[in-house]
Amino acid sequence: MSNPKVNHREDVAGRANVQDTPELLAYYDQLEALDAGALWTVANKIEPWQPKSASVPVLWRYRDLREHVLRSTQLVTPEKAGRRVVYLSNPGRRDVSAAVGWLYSGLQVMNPGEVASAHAHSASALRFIMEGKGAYTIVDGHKMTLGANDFVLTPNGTWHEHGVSADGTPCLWQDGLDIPLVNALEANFYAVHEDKHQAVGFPVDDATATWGNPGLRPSGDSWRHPYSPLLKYEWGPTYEALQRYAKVTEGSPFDAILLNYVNPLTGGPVMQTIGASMQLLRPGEHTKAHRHTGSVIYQAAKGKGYTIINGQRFDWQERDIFCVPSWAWHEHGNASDREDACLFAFSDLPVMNSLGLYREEAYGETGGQQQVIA
Ligand code: 1HN
Repeated sequence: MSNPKVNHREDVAGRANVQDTPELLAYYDQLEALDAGALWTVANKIEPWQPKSASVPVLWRYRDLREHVLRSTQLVTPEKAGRRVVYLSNPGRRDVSAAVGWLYSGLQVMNPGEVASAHAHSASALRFIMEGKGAYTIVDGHKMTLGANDFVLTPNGTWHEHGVSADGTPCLWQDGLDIPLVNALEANFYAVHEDKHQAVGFPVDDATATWGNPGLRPSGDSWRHPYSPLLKYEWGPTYEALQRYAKVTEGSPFDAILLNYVNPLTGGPVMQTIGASMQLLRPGEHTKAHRHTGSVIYQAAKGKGYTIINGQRFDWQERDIFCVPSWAWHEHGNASDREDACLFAFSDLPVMNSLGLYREEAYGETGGQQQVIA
């Protein structure tokens, strides 16, 4: 916490620059006793020239975390823990349990035959499957089977529960939620399902069969929710789409070949507060640096590479997770000259866009690459 008594002065026309005097200090004390304050003592701090993220760039290596996540299965049951998760804690955001900015993320594990009870909350969530067979998620009665690199939505207000079938293997996945944001907005509700579990009310994987047909939409559909009806996005068609698109485009200098996961009804983000994408870096590709508002959490879904964030290089391999804070310079590289590399990402960009807060800037005149700080 910064000291409230510090006077944040700047010697720039138009900015607050009032020197403390004994008289003013006494005046500030009098205001404070009335739960008030002089704006010029804090104006420069609360109106930074540009976003100042409290988050720091972090790389969470899967090879370091995986055994600890698996060990949690010997320490707590899903019944006792609610959700058995090791969460990712950004050193700059420990007070709000965020992985970066206003986003939460964690690694959840379930063994074959385990189920986690059904609940609902105002936070929106997604999960990205890292390993294992037999995982499923049920969202408002729609059961979805899940494999590695599939991603599934559990939007704001939906009843959701997870499990792994008895003939499956231990499953690990990454959760992503907007909990810190919803808590900051003081709008979070939570409810446990009265039966602890919900009935499956539709044929298994019906959302994919109904809404997952490219360019085709069911006649007379009646989806009335503000989130995507296609609750699951499978890896197979996603990777195929990236490869197909890569054949006909140069891609973006900053993002290479990037496809956003969208709500097929609107073409917009999958949920109101969280967006997601999958990006392909061609063999040897190294993008130019840019920065934008909005926080992003990446998981390496395929291959090996590196990301330079504000001059700091992070080398990642498959299943590693890293974050890029808002307004931080970043560029991505594929470390292989033969294999492609894919990055799954989720972000609060829908919030930035819908509130008119999105801004983007190229590094250098047209987008250069950063000097790496040793
Ligand atoms: C939650 O509902 C899940 O549904 C995972 O698996 C992590 C962290 C905080 C609050 C709710 C889940 C969560 C969560």
